[in-house]
Amino acid sequence: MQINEVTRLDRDDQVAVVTVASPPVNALSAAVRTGVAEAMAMAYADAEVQAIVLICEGRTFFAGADITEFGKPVVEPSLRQLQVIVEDAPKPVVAAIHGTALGGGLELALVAHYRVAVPSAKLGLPEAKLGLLPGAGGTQRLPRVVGVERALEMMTGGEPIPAADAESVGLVDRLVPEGALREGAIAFARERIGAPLEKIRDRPLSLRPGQVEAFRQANAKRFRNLAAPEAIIRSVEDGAAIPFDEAMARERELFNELLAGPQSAALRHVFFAERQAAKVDGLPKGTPTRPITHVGVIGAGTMGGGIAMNFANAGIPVMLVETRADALERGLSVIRRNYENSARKGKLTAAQIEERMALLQGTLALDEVAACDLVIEAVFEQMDVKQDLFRRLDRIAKPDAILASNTSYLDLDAIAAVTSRPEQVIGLHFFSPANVMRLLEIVRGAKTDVGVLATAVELAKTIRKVGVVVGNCYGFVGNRMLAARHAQAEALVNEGAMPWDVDRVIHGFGFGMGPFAMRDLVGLDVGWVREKSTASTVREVLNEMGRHGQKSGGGYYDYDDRRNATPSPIAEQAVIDFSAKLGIERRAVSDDEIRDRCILAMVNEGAKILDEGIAQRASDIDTVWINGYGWPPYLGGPMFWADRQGLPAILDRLRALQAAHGEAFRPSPLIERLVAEGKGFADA
Ligand code: 3H9
Repeated sequence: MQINEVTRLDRDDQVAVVTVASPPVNALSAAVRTGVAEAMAMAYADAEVQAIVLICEGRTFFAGADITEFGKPVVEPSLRQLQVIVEDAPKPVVAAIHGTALGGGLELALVAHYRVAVPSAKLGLPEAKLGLLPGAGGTQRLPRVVGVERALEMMTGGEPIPAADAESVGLVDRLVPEGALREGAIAFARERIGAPLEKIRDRPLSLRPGQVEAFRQANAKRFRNLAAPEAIIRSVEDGAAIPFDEAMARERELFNELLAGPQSAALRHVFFAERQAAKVDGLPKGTPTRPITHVGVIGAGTMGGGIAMNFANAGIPVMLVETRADALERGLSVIRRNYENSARKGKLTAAQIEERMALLQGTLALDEVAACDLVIEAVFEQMDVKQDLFRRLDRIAKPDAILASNTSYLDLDAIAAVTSRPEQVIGLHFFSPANVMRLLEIVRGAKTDVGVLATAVELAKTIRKVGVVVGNCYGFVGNRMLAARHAQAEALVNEGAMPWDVDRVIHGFGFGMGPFAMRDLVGLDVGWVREKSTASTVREVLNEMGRHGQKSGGGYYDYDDRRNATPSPIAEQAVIDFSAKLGIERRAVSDDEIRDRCILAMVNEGAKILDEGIAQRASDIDTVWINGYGWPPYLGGPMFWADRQGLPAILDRLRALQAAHGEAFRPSPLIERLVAEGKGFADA
């Protein structure tokens, strides 16, 4: 029987089955809550029904509260009201889980008397990723099932756990075979007819002395500046200290505080921004894509190796091409070592390592990419080198193969122009380490075909990247804005700040690392050519001294054996000497000046990028910076952050900076327009 547009109630003998079908992810919208409440009431009233199964159709069990309803008046029954209805059921209720039981979805399953799942299912409370805490009893019930330690880990980290793990910790009562969830759940429910109706809320919750404090301290770095983890911890402490209903009321208060706060607004923006990025102008849904079953990667260095791993991880065979046997061997052994490191952390089995390595074939012959559907080059970042390679690839690759460049700055159209198939050329800009970083800038050239673009967007999903389509210009979105920040960081150091002052302010802003510490990590000599060095920057001076960063024991900082950094007196002297060489009298530079010059230079460049159509929307720029450059997600990305500051205030500050520090800060015309129209970047 159809209960409402998203809910059905059926009977299988003594077992009632409540089925929800609310695509795409069965979020617990008002319609879903109403439908389930009505179906439950009918099943309770039906004397023939002795047990109830709650199951979803489509790709997943309930993926959580409906995030689009947040901030709007609650339509009853609320999720909590629905939970009371289920928890007080007069007959056993079995939640039947496939896909992902997340957030409110898992919290609803936790008021059922039992949970069964298929092995591919995952269960988790990811609210912290949205800057929230589980607000429908998750902080109270999960620790009562899986224990405090595991629950804190799951809730503060937000990562779902596989069904088999969930079974081993008692979160799932039975695993049933893939594809037989409904039958398995009905059979399980039948076995439980007449069994006592136990509720998770009645189980004990206690803490060992110092247990929570130890967790806090062990994770202090990970939780830095974040509001949600502390709220989660406090809520669990409440659970052990005060009666269940009071702890639930406190949880609700904490949830509402977080929901109204700036971090959750930013993190929800990030969630939707990532999904928006896949919607590309001029690329209608359903645009045919090309099958990519074999990939060629040219260059087995750090970048090429990392790129190749992405495809092997997705089960796609890769032909890895190098020019020298020793380089190829080194590349392949670095890949193996990376996999072995993952295995040590328990993320891979020995068999999986071998499976993946077997997908990676190394060769010294470029001709071997002839059968590949996609060839990605990751060779030296120099136009003539890239053009020469593309000429050869154009001759070798099969006619319909896509040719991609991993260039991070160069003009993609100039690379495409040397081929006979510029419409099949695209930029796939990976970020180092390419097997780890989630961002993929997909550079659309002037002639790139829509089918090729659609294939790249699809491919990003296949290799689990966040793909952002960008236009062709120097540095695209990310590096162009990074260059604007670097220019200011360097100018600040020349004028009077020390590199560690800049790093301290940028770290304090929320980045994991400041620009100079980052350079030390990457290597000051990346892109530096000794023969052409003219000591025209502090970086070049340091390079000429042999200070190439962490790997050489020193750069801007000195490093001990464990790579702990301390400001380097040598670098300090180099900075002072360099200012003198430029004829600059050093002055005191305030933290506010450092922050504003570095961050507003990025925002202003971002505005130009948006105005030029290099990025399609402001949130795409945010997605680039969060996934590729360590912008703190709880600040939503540079454009979101600027909107929150208020564009009029940003414009005023830019004008002041322009007066003091020159044309780099001339406000983008887009900012002027938006301020005049009373709008923000989100409306651009
Ligand atoms: C919560 O539960 C609070 C409670 O503790 C307390 C409440 C009182 N709501 O990701 P996809 C949309 S907080 C609304 O591309 P996938 C998404 O925007 C919630 N919409 O699919 C997209 O729309 P579009 C805790 C949602 O297969 C479409 O569905 N739960 C929601 O790659 C497809 O999404 C979470 O944080 C939602 N909850 O991944 C889980 N979820 O097509 C959030 C998705 O228009 N969701 N949409 O762009 C996910 O992690 C993934 O969506 C999921 C599927 C893994 C489920």
